Amino acid sequence: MATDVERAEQRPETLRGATVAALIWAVSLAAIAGTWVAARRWWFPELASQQGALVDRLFTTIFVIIAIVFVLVQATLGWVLWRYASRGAGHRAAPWHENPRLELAWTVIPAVILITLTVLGGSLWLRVHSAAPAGAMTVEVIAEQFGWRFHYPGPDGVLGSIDFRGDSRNAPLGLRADLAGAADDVVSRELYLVVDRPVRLLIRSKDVIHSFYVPHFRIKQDAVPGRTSPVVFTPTRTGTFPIVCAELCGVGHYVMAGTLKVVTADEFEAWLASQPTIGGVR
Ligand SMILES: [Cu+2]
Repeated sequence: MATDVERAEQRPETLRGATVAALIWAVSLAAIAGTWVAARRWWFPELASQQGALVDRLFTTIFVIIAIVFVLVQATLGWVLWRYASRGAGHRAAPWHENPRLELAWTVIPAVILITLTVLGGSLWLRVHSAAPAGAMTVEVIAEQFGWRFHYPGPDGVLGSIDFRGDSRNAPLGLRADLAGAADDVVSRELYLVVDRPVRLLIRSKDVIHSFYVPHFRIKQDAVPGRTSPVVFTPTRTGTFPIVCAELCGVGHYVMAGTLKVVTADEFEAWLASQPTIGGVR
């Protein structure tokens, strides 16, 4: 039996446990409420691509799983502190180990969640990086410090080659009329796409690693020097959307923005026809 003195000594421990538990629950509730308020104001911009819906669904799935785990962990942590800060004077903690059922549970449940998310994420990644559907247009995206250039095939439908070694004032980004298929190509500082028409972007970089990011489309792909990274998607509504660089690429990274215009097929043809070609030919 605990004496009065012992009971008086354990009271501060119990109080401290309850205070910390209440603090953990209060901070967790504030975090949830803060996220709720922030999400209503600063969530993703309005969706403008077909594939983006799948990205949003996967994001929401992951977010909900994380939220459930967060609430369970914080609630349990607080409850343990509340309940076991003190179990009476003279009560010693009894260490134990090897609880196969518990260990199996905390191994198998996260493993199942992670494998499921990997499969869902992997299949979505394959979809965005797979071969383009029939009728898709192809545009080459060239990143350089600090801007974007968009390279369209001309009437011959062939995207001309680029030779970065030949980069000069007269042939920026190595786009030269004498390279195969290049003379009738168009290079623009704005990306024009056709609404509801699938597009395959071939993303390249002239210098360092950049990242082509269109928040409204949920498309983000690194532009890596020496390789071409394709992404496939379909714009679903007309409008003007910002393009940003999502990879710190130098002092001018913050100004590395571009514009994406989604227009109708007729408007696109008219725009392309109005652009000068590399070799000055049509
Ligand atoms: Cu950049």
